[in-house]
Amino acid sequence: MRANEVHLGKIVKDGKVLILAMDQGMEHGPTDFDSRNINPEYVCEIASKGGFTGFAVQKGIAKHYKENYSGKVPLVLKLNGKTNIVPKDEAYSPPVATVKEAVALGADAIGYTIYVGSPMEAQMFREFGAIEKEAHDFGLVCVVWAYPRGKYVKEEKSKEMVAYAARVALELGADIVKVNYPGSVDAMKWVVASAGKCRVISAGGSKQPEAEFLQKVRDIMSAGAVGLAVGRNVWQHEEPLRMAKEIRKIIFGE
Ligand code: FBP
Repeated sequence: MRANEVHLGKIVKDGKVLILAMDQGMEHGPTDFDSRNINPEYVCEIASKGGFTGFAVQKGIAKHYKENYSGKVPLVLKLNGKTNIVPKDEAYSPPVATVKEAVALGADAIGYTIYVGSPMEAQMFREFGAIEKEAHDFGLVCVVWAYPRGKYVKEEKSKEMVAYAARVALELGADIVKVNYPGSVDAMKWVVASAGKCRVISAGGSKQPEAEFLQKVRDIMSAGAVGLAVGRNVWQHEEPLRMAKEIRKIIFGE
């Protein structure tokens, strides 16, 4: 067990992390959903029964559907967000909820997206700086979605850019950094090394064939990452709870 394991509490189990993300309604729009998963109750049930160590949602979902997940899976409240209607050039995700709201909703962690390299980077750093301090004062875990993005970023998923974003998350005080998979085990090892004591988890990405996705999860874990924050590859799956189980076998060795 690492020194700050206790502090990380329920979000980490046996040193590993498996978060179900459902903030795509805002980030991508209802286009990500079908007639089943458009209903947040359906995804809340997957979050509650799938053995996840966290459920990452915006405050509207957290409030309206509290009875559907509360007490069954730890809450990771996203405190900023944006749509993908706005152009990526000026990538910026404004705060949309506060740490106090996260505490009132019973969150164990806050989630915050930072677009490293964006022209809006300075503002995002400032806003996260205040949020990180307050969240830690309340004993909440800080999970940073660290994405290189904006007009100065040529390759969002290159080894060097993903590693840079992970390092920024460490230096800004994140406990856990969520990155996009940079495409190979070697590249991911460099990302993990760059993040130091900040634990690295990978985003799932758009839906892939099951075997291909599970191989990616194996690669992510073999590079030294501690888990995933996954959305579409679980709740878009025909059998989401079985898919969650397959992922758990790899991450927790169940
Ligand atoms: P997925 O596993 O579905 O890719 O979700 C991970 C996630 O980080 C979500 O939390 C977020 O809504 C989305 O991806 C952001 O993706 P993008 O790279 O399009 O901004």
